[in-house]
Amino acid sequence: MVKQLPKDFIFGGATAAYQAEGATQIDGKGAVAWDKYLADHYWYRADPASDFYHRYPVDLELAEKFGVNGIRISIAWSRIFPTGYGEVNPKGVAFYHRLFAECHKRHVEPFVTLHHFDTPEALHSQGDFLNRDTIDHFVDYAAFCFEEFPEVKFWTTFNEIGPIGDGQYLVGKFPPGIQYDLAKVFQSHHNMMVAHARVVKLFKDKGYTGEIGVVHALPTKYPYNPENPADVRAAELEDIIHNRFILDATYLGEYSDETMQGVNHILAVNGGELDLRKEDFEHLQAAKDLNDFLGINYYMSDWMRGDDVEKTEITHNGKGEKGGSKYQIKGVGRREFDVDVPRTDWDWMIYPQGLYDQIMRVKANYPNYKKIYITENGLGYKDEFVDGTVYDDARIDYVKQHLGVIADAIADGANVKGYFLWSLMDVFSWSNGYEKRYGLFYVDFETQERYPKKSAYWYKQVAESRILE
Ligand code: BGP
Repeated sequence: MVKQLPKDFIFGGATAAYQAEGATQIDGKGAVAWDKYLADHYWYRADPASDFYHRYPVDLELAEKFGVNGIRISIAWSRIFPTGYGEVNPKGVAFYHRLFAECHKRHVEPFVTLHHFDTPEALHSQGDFLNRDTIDHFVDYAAFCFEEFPEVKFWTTFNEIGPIGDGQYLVGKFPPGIQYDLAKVFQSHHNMMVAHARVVKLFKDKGYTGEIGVVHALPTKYPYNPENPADVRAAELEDIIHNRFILDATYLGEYSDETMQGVNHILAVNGGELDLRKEDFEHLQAAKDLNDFLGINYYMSDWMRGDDVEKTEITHNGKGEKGGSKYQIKGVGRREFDVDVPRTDWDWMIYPQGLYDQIMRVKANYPNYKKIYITENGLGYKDEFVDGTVYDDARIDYVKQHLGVIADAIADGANVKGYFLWSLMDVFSWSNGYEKRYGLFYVDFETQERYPKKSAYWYKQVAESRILE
């Protein structure tokens, strides 16, 4: 069946400062927690990454050539404020002016994220967003960027508040590497949402031109057996942890009774208390109708079993050894991987219908959402480089299916305005290294040469025709 995407639909590519730029030690950049954490715990480093700090003109030239008319870029907070606040680093500021100018020269609209997993080390070591001082510093940093970079028209406060809390305090694969602390997960979500709300309000109060939103990762949660109430409850509770708590904060300005009932149950079983203050909700309320867009990152769905889980146990499959994942939370349930849908080597369940369901859920439950961009989606794969390219038919198929359900959602009344493939060129993966590739352009990390993959030619043709065969 032929499907069509709208004329003004953005065909973008996504990147993130820390995963793309490299150059972590030069031009006055301050440290981030990942610098030491990778050295202590992982087999790879953030240098050279894709050397985007120097090669961005090449990537933007390729983007233009391959029909890509939007790019997600994040500003490295510690390039602007090396310790998170105080003295500005002029070289960092100059770099982003150059980068945004190059985007415009190439007709590739920059969608700029203020925080993509890389809190400056000086603030991270003081508790990151669990420390409320970080909220104030983030608001000041955002205010500085809005004044300094009027050339940016699309701002995102945070990338993936959900997976940050999950990675830092539940799975423990992100610095500081704490495991199974559900109270910290929710507190981090909450504090970051308050920071988001304050920044959105500031942006609107000051009357800046352009748009502002937030990017949430929204994996869809299904009961393994929809007839089994325990499985249904497990899916609801996982949804609260990863999706609903932050969606409520974004669009309701409060947590619904059902959401809080689920949170309280999880904390009663796992221990811990939350610090939710009256003034926090005033901030959330003031911003809930001001978000210009919601960015949805969608890669996978999960199927939940509500078995009585005695203890929380999570095993992260970081090397792409299929079947190596385990994810179960006490009082919640466990993820079932033996489901009849394809999955990647990293055990990510490929289910395009989950994206459709998630978009429609936002539309139904949060009608003040205004518009949606799919800000990340793509296939992590151990690409094989042959004949100077990669014949990545699996990636083409993945993207085609997801674009297909986006077209369906638009036809069914959802306001989705663009798609950003993760990733524009290959970058490294936070907890999986350089072997897990996603890009349209293959990067030889030794020479830093770029090579368009088969998917790049396919993407160009779809971006130009807007037609999905
Ligand atoms: C999202 C992040 C990206 C990127 C992507 C792929 O969670 O926003 O930065 O890393 O997922 O994930 P991974 O690198 O774990 O495969």
